[in-house]
Amino acid sequence: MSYVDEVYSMVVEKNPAQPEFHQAVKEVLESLRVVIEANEEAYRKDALLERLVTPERQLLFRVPWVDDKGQVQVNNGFRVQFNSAIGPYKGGLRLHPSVNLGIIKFLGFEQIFKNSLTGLPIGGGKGGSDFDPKGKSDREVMAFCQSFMTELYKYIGADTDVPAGDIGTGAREIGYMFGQYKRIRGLYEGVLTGKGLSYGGSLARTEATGYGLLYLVEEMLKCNGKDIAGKTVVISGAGNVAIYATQKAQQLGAKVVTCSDSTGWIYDPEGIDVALLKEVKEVKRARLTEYAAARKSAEYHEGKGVWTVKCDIALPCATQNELNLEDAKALVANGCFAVAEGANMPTTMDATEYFQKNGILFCPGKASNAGGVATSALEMSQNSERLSWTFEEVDSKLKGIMVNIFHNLDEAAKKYGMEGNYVAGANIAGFLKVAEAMTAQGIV
Ligand code: NDP
Ligand code: 2IT
Repeated sequence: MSYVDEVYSMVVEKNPAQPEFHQAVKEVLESLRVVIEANEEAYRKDALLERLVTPERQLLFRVPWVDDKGQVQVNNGFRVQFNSAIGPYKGGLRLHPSVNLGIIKFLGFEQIFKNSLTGLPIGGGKGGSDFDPKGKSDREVMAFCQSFMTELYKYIGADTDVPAGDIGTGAREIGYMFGQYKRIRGLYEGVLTGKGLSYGGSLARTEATGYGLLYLVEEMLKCNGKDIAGKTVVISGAGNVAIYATQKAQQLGAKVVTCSDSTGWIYDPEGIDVALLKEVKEVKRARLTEYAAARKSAEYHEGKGVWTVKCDIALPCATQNELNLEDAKALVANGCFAVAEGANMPTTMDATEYFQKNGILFCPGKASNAGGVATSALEMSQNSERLSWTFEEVDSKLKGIMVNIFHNLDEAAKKYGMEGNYVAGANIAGFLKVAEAMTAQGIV
């Protein structure tokens, strides 16, 4: 059996009941096959792949807190410190009832390659909890965040591990966690990113993932002789990534006609009203029915359906495996020619293959959503030098990073004989830097 196949079998056997982790590892290892096989004996002797797929440290802990009725609630807390070869662990905290160890491991594994692609010195990590912030009062969210940090603080720090936001973790949650860390440690340091602007946050971090996604799409289209202006775009999700992806797509002259949440979706043929969407989601924390109620041109549909809408470009920005083979067939049949992932692993493996076989320009999340973590790394730099940069300065650095990422993965794909396969290009380019650093640092 080849080394790649051996390691994949080992991952499945040693990590039972973690299908998302298996999926993320399989996609990366398949892309790396050509690189590994060219140097198989050296990699095998150093057990480089076994070390790559095994987290350096996995923390699992109890998070007890008291709800508004005086009832004690208990959640599971996680932090997976996956790989620190190129920098301190860096990655978000997901708060969603679906969170389990396998989900956090898939996200942490993806983060290693994503962070490497940014060109900045950040290793891979991820964490979170099965706590559901939806429908909780601010006091309940604070109680949870303080309890979570009361355990997590022992393992993180500005130079060791720097968490940030992800699904369910936004500015409110980061604020409560930062306050508790500072109180327990007596240390005012950049231990979290995505902070508020009044206490060390970076301008443009809120917008960064969505804006970065569009900067990458713009460059991918340009290099393939196409232009985003005048195109119809379909976006899923209605959270941080989806909102700012919609805003930047509109600024670039495209028309975004959909958004969605976990209960339903909006079709708005006049184009999504971003100010209204922000009001509904960021301020009121309400459902999309409120968007439809306030806007004449909008249709609200229950359940899932954005991928059935005719478009030129599709940007999945909600969650993993939200775009399956059937959805991919509908998009291709309707004339969609480009797909770029704002979420982490939103496209199933068979759907990705279908896009690639049908000549769709397809960019994987670890490249196209890297603008969020890249700007987090810029927040770390500003915290270290105790200065704040202007919005324009951060935004122009973000744009430069996204353009650079696209060229790196494009070139890696060409170099290994897979021109246009941006999945392989991203995995290979991300891997090579991490592998070199791991090899240089010896068996650790
Ligand atoms: P938010 O919590 O702000 O928004 C998530 C959106 O996706 C909401 O509209 C939510 O709907 C929807 N959603 C979440 N889970 C599901 C589900 N199981 N089924 C259907 N819809 C769902 O999160 P973000 O926008 O920050 O994150 C979105 C994606 O982008 C995630 O995959 C995340 O890992 C990834 N990402 C985020 C980055 C960031 O900087 N925030 C950076 C890079 C990637 P509802 O409110 O109804 O739950
Ligand atoms: O998936 C991701 O890259 C994030 N949720 C952002 C991580 C970060 O550290 O900003």
